Amino acid sequence: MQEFDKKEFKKNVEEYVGVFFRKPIEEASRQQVYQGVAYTVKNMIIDDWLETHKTYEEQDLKTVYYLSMEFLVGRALGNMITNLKADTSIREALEELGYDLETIEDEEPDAALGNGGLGRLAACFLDSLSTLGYPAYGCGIRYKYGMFEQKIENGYQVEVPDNWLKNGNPFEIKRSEYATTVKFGGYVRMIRDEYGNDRFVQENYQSVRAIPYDMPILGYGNHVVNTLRIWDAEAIDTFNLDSFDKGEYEKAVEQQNLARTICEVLYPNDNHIAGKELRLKQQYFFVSASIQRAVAKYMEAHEDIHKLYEKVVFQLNDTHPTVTVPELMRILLDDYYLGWEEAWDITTKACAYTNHTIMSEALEKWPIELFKRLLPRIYQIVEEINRRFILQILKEYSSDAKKIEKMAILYDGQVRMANLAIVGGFSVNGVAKLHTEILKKQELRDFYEMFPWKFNNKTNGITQRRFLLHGNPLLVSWVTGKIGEGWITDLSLMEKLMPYTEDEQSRKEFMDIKYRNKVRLAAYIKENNGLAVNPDSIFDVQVKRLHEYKRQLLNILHVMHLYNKLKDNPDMEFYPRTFIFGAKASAGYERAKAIIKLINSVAEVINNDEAIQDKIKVVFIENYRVSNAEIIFAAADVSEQISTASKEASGTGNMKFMLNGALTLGTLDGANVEIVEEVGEENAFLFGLHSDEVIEYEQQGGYNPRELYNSDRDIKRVVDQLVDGTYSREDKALFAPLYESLLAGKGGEPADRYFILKDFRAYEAAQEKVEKAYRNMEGWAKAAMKNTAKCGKFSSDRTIEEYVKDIWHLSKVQK
Ligand code: NBG
Repeated sequence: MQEFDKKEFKKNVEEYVGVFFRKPIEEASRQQVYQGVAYTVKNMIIDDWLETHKTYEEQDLKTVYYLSMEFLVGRALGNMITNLKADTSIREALEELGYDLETIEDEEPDAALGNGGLGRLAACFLDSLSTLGYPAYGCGIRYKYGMFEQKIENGYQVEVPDNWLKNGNPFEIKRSEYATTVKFGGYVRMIRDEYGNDRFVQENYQSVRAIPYDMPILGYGNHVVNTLRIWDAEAIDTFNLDSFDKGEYEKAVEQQNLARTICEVLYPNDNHIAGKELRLKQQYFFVSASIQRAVAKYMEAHEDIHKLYEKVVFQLNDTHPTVTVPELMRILLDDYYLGWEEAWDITTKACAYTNHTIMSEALEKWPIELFKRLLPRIYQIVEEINRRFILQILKEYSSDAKKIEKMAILYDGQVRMANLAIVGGFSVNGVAKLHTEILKKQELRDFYEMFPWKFNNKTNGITQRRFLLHGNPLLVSWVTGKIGEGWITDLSLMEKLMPYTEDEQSRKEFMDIKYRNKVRLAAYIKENNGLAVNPDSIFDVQVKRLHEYKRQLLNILHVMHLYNKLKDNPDMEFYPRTFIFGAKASAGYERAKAIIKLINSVAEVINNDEAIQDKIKVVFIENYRVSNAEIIFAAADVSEQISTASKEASGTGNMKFMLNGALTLGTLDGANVEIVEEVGEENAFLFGLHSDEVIEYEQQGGYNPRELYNSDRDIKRVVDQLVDGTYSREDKALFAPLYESLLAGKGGEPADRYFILKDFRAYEAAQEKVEKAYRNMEGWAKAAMKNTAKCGKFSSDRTIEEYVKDIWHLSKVQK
């Protein structure tokens, strides 16, 4: 990258606009100017991108392939400008052209190729890998439609397709030269080759062409550019005379359809598996293409396939890419003619698996029938892996029949992907200390007993470059003014802010910034919801995917309770509160959608009740996504992290709030535990059942929500308000499913499965502490600053360094 030349930059933007749109810049639309800027910025990094890859090759560095169905990158332009350290100069250049940078950034659609935390984590990891200078590829799918856009109509969620590519994607480069073929279906035939060896060939299959699109992932100020490689499918041209002659018209059409559907859309499920055939196709499609290409690339520069694992490591982001294990085996066996033991040795040294949940509905299992029909050769290999593994189990635990039932890969007509991922790799990690302990002691206990050395913890992290540097400019200049800019690449330096917590002036400055960020969010809310909220009120925020275990229902029931109290006792002491929600529910998740409707209905009633004098406001932010998240985190006072203990593997929103100086109100779940360890219990608000208590109830029973309901008048009152028309005059049955989920359960599912009523009073008490604490502004300011100061551990840079040291064993590029 050369020195930034403003004149040159402006000229380039004008030229792009001219070439693409045949217009002088004065006549171009904002979107057209955005495109011009985006191409210009891409141009600024192209040389570094090439150079980085050349250097990797020269230094023959080991590469991690981070395989993930999801990369929730959000917008790229602002992030690239930040990482180029060209913020100020590009801002000035644009101003001279008559635009401000934010307006231009707003023209970019979010690349929403992910659902929630799991996808965003993958994006943060890529940012850290580049910034730290480690060779890495993100491998995923170029969904034509990403996470749906959420509209709220009459309080209901409506899903609108996210056509993010409609204006093209300036940052991607199509790499047709790396296209590969991926095969589905057909059957496997054994043939004897000329040397008398048995070989397996797949016949009568359908195939698609996998075409990679590369997106640059820029490190911060270091000229390192890694690649996010997302695959698109194209039909193989079968409409040639040959196939018509053979009467294969139908097959040709089928192949075209397969290619069209495979990358069409991201499944909008978070912590839940749809189990659809197309999903398995997506998984195999991107895995096969990525692994084939990775092996080919390795062989371009090395002779010995046996040493593949010295230069290549595959990290499986949850079980979704688990077919990596049998696919790599297939390549080694069928294409490189290795024997089983050799192939297995390489594979198990090259694959590592991250577990992201203990929720049973998210545990991937495929019906054998489907798996075998779609991936006949892969299935054969899985069968053999399973057969050998069972022999191993028998050898170690001959007398214990239960072990096979629990650990087999193929069991009860199903392929159990987690078991395959554990057996087929050298590392299994959870994403927070508590989560990893639960895996070892509960969910994966048998595997932990058999392979204790594989298990390790990697507490999640987030990139401060997006969630502070880009998202919160006011706080950035304050922090940098106090401690310099080292924190941008070493978040532990935030600790240096600690002395300022004792300084009154600094506390005032800090809270003033929070206030101005609240004003910014209030303006966003005014514009998007048409609702005025008071920046002097406590901004109490819960933004994350909607899921029963995350307990947005607990939050809104408590709001209903507060409102009851205020109505009963209008003169009670009450500090004004703005309860802010943002959440997408997956399209088929009825209860989650009912909770969204409930939040909006409660908002409607409370926000319009003049009697309570604006003491409570309830806001549902439509279409919560990476780009508006940055604004929301910056403005939060209270961070709601109230999942049922044991259910949230880590959480990463909790870290983004902390970084921006919000106090956690939460259960001892996931990474909350470690956040509180860092910041101190006195600077957070903890409540509720502990994970071992929850697990005990789940296993032994003994919790009866109806008893609680009958014995606690306030609880009974809010629960009844779900069905007495208070919030659904038009249709009293509207929230009956929520009422029943709390008191009756359904189809074998226990009532109040997520212990909402059980934790209600504890939550209320914690909320009272919040109010009390907020009244002491000095104390609050101190605590908020401490949250920012103590967030160092939660940088994804730290997480990546741990993956590198314990799992990947990469070396930094030498420049
Ligand atoms: C999610 C967990 C979160 C965690 C992210 C990233 C899945 C399957 N898991 O708690 O629910 O923070 O993964 O690790 O989406």
